[in-house]
Amino acid sequence: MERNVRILGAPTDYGANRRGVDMGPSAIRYAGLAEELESAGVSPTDAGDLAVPHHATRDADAGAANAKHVQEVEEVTTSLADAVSTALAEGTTPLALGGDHSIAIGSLVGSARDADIGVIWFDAHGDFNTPSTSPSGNVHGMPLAAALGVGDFAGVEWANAAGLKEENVAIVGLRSVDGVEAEAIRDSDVTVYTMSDIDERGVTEVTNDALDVATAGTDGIHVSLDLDWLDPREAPGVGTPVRGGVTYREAHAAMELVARSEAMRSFELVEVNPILDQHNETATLATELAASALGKRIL
Ligand code: B3U
Ligand code: MN
Ligand code: MN
Repeated sequence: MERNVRILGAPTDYGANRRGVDMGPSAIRYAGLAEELESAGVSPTDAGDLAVPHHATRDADAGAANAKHVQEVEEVTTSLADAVSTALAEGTTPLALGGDHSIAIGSLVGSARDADIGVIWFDAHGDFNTPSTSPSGNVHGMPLAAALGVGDFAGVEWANAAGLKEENVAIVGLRSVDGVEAEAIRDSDVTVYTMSDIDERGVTEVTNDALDVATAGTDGIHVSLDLDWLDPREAPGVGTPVRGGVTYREAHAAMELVARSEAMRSFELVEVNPILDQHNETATLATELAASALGKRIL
């Protein structure tokens, strides 16, 4: 059966330290997302952008308890959660375009509303900080912890609203983690594949293992693709680049395995920052990887 994909723009940078990721959805669309998806044999419909609160000025420290702009993040993630669950209820696959990675809280809450889901988190970072462990206070370093109900987010309700099981969450490509965050990940039941695992075992074996973790006993998986998962040489347009990421070919190989599993029920592309990009290269890469994850074949 042909897959219908619903594109949901979430143009927000309230969770990030560098301005500009709010332009990610436009950049990804201009890079030819719809055409790329058609070439993968799926039918895309663009639902436009979610409303994001706008302030004339921004107080860098606004937000409770070391979670900057947590109210704005909550507003965006709440509407994204509704849009994601509606897309699924209407038989389409939601594809959220960030925006910074805080939007994942909305994708996860929405995707898990009527199903038991697993998660694969392709990222250089663990995104497992909480307001009490975060060195930056930026919520894009916290969405996985938030969605798993780890930490106190100043009473914000989405904490643990997703009902995810740590046993069904896999982080792939980790290479930058803060001290206390590392302890929290180690103490959790989340499975982590670092870049050294990829070096040793290869990206295909690691991705297949991550798929096993995320699909075990679940109804489907959410795939969260932070473009900083790739090496900055391939993906320069991201806010927090970290050397030593996966290559173009490794990234496609992993996405092709995601497609082959047929387990993906929701998807997101985050952290594309057009201000830091070169000729929209990172946005273009995002469209190509989306096509691979949705089944584009060479022959
Ligand atoms: N771990 C750091 C840096 C970071 C996490 N995610 C991104 N950057 N994109 C933090 O601020 O939590
Ligand atoms: Mn991230
Ligand atoms: Mn990251």
